[in-house]
Amino acid sequence: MNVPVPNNLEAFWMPFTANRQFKKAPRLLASASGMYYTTVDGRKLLDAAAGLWCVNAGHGRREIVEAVANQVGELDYAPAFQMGHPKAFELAARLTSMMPKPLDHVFFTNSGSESVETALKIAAAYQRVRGKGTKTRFIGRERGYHGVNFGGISVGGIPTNRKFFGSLLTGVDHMRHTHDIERNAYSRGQPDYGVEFADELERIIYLHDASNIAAVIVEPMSGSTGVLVPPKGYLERLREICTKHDILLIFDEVITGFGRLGTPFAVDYFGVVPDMVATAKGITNGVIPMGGVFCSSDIYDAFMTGPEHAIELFHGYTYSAHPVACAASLATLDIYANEGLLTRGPELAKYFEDALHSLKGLPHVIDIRNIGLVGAIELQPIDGEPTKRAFAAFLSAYEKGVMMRTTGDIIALSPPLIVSKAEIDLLVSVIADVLKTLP
Ligand code: PXG
Repeated sequence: MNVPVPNNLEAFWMPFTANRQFKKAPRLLASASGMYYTTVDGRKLLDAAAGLWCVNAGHGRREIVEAVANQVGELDYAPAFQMGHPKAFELAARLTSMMPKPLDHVFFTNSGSESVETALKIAAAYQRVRGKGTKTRFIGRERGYHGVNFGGISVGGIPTNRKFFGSLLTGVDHMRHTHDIERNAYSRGQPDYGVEFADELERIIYLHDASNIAAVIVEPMSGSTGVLVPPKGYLERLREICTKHDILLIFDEVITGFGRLGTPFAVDYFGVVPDMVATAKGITNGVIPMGGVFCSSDIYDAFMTGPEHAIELFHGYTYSAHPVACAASLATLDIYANEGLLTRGPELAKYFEDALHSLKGLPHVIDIRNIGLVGAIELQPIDGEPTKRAFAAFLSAYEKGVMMRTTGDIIALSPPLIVSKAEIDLLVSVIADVLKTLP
């Protein structure tokens, strides 16, 4: 294949990238199929990150390609304000049928960040429409990642994502994160210690008073900040506390949704049902941008009052329920269902876990953790130079034919859910080589 190589890398201001370093030694992807990318110089790369945690059914899926191509030809765009198209309703019905009750409604967005903003806005508006307008505050958590818009960085807990951007949203507080390497290093699945971190929510509620708090938002498993698996009993306790104080609980399942934990959603894995679930990424296999916020019928019904001709929620995007995204998502859900990709936990998670934990004892490794088809290897940072060691591991893996993600000094692994045992072995052996040769 003859792929043109851009000769000017300057114009594109790359997101979350060391631009100057990248542009000196670019890593450019030309094509993708199944578990592999191919670079512009023709090298194959095993995709150990599902793109950015989104290509759950693997790359180049013909059914999605065809659905998208047909949709562009048939109905390229349709407004979603005061108009509709059949696939939007079909998709909403399909998606909500995958969720436990009472999560019966879905609001469409175009990204995880927009799903988070949408969930926060619906939470605030819900409290107001049911006559509890003083409930405006949001509680997030340290090390939470909820996208990059103002609401998301405000409830999020990543210092570098917050400190450059002014005063953020007011009325936000944070619980502590659940990472506790001293007590929980090398846990397999959910760690034993830390359920009591949930009790901090009680203290925060006491401080602000429940009458002022709209919602609590957490990732059931924090992905971006290094695969922080919730301690046993922790999410259950958050649910109890929120219910007790009449506070909405929002799960950000942008990463955990669509099979990442070996179950369709984290809601299924943990058996804890929040009031809203924010999703994106795997909803279309990453092919077309899309997100969706699942809401309980209580929330939806609270808005369905007043005169019937009146708009109930003043929120939405030009591309909400975009026909091409809906078509991509329907084709994606078919693949997930036909190939059983959202429930590969019982078959693969244990194998993945054993393979990852075989890296214990290699140089620099201070923790290994896993849940479903996601795993992390935490490295001892180089003294005074945080993130440098993991970034060196990333570059070395790239040279050895694996594309993975690193965050801080943590290697995060989240292969497409079509991964085979042989590919897990390959991945782990490359990482072992990388670790043995790191500075
Ligand atoms: N919530 C969560 C939990 C996420 O992981 C978002 C919201 C925002 O989604 P959008 O579609 O607006 O990017 C995310 C995104 C990484 C990485 O390598 C993670 C994300 C995005 C890019 C890189 O950890 N998560």
